[in-house]
Order: sequence, then C-alpha cells, then structure tokens
Amino acid sequence: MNATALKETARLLYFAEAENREIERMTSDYPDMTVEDAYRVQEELISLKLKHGSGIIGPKMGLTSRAKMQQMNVEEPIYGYIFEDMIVPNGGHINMDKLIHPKVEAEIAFLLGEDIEGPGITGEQVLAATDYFIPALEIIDSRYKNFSFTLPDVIADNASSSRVVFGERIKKPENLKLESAEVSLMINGVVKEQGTGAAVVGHPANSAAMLANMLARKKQKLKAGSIILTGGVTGAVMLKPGDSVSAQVEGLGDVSFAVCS
Ligand code: OOG
Ligand code: MG
Repeated sequence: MNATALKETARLLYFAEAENREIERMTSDYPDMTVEDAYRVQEELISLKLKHGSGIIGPKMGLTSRAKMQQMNVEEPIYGYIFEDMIVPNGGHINMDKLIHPKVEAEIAFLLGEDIEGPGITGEQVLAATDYFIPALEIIDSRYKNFSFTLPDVIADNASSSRVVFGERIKKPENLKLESAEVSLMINGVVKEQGTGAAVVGHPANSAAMLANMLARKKQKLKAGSIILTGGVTGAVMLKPGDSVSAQVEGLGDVSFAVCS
C-alpha cells in the first residue's frame, strides 16, 4: 500500500470509531494488504488519535488464546494501544449509543516498574520488571460490519480496542500463580465464561514477553509506567443495554461496569 492509501485507510477507521459507524473491511478495497501494511495503518491511526488529544496508557495484546489464534489461523498474537479516553472507572458505565456492537472479555493487566527491551525476553523477565497486577475488563468493538475481519483488518483497526475498566492495582503477590488463577466473567450475576491465566499463551507474562519481542523488531520497547493488557482469558461476550458486567480474578479481586442505552 502506498502512503496515501495508508493514510486514507487510517482516516476511515478513525472516523468510523469517532462516529460509531460500522464500515466494510479494509481488505475488500485492498485485498493485498499485508500484516506489515496493517501495522503501518495502525501507526497512522495512533498518530491521528494522539493529534486529537488522547494519550496512550499502554499496549494491548490480542488473539492470545489458542482458540482465537486457531479461529484466525495465526501463529502470533497481535497488538494495539489503549488510550486515556478509553478508560471507564471501575463500577462505572459505558453508553451503548457511543459504540457499534461491543463485546467484553476478562483480562489480566501488568503495570511495569522497569523498561523491557527485546529481543529474547521471557515471561520470567517480564514478571521481574512488573510492579502490579490489575484485573481488567476489555470492551472490544470492531469497526467492521458483523465484527468480521481478516488478520490485517483487525490489526489496522487497533485490535478492536474500545474501552477498558481496570480494577484495583495489586502489588505483585509473590506467591500468586497467575497461570492457575481462576478468572470468571459474569453478566447479570450469571457466569458466562471461565478460564485460568494459562489460557493466555501459557501465562499472561508470556504474552507481554512476546509483545516486547515483537516491538523489538521495530526498535521499540515496553516502557516503565505502562499498563499492558495481556489478552482475553475468557471468550468475548456480546453486550446489551442493561447488562451489569463483572470479572473476578482469583487473588486479584473484582472489576465491574454497567451498560447504559
Ligand atoms: C481482536 C481483539 C482481541 C483479545 O484479548 O484477544 C483481543 C478481536 O477479537 O476483535 O482484544
Ligand atoms: Mg482483549
């Protein structure tokens, strides 16, 4: 894709999100769009968002569960970025009329105390550089019709990022094994999805390590103070007005929000 096409694609995605309008997949106009092109579109989209005044909280990983990777036929997860204006306070609400067709998933986030620079980073190194674990609910809202996309489409669309609710930061408990921590996602008091931290490439720290190694190819690193969303532990569940949503992460506590019309 040439520079004009990259910029135009990023603009379409930016305005689809701003005006909560669904659009055709980018690959219907650009069937040859590669993963590299898609990350370049994402970079244009990120700079548009920065220009419009929202700062970056940190990166997010997506398609980290084996189920999602198989579904998309990929061997490597994808990443995108979470912005300040996507943050919903714990116990707060989201407005359905500002979103397209949102889904929610339960995640574990890491707050880094030190920079992490790949390549060759392991989950152990990530854990050593992490100060806090945070239970989180991510609201994903693909800008594409019917939430249907190919890999380059979803990368260009900032990995469907839309909103995030963080629970309380928990100073890294030395004896908590995140891989076996039970995570449940509840809607209106009913458990809809359940998993353990191991669903995220064996351990959520492995996901952050993969991210550090992916960013290293671009001479970028994970920065101290960033919050990293490591990817859905549970499947994503469609939201509707009136839903009361919560997640419980064993050893880390709860996080919740409500859906208004
Ligand atoms: C892509 C984003 C996936 C996750 O945690 O796997 C994601 C999508 O499924 O729309 O955020
Ligand atoms: Mg996610």
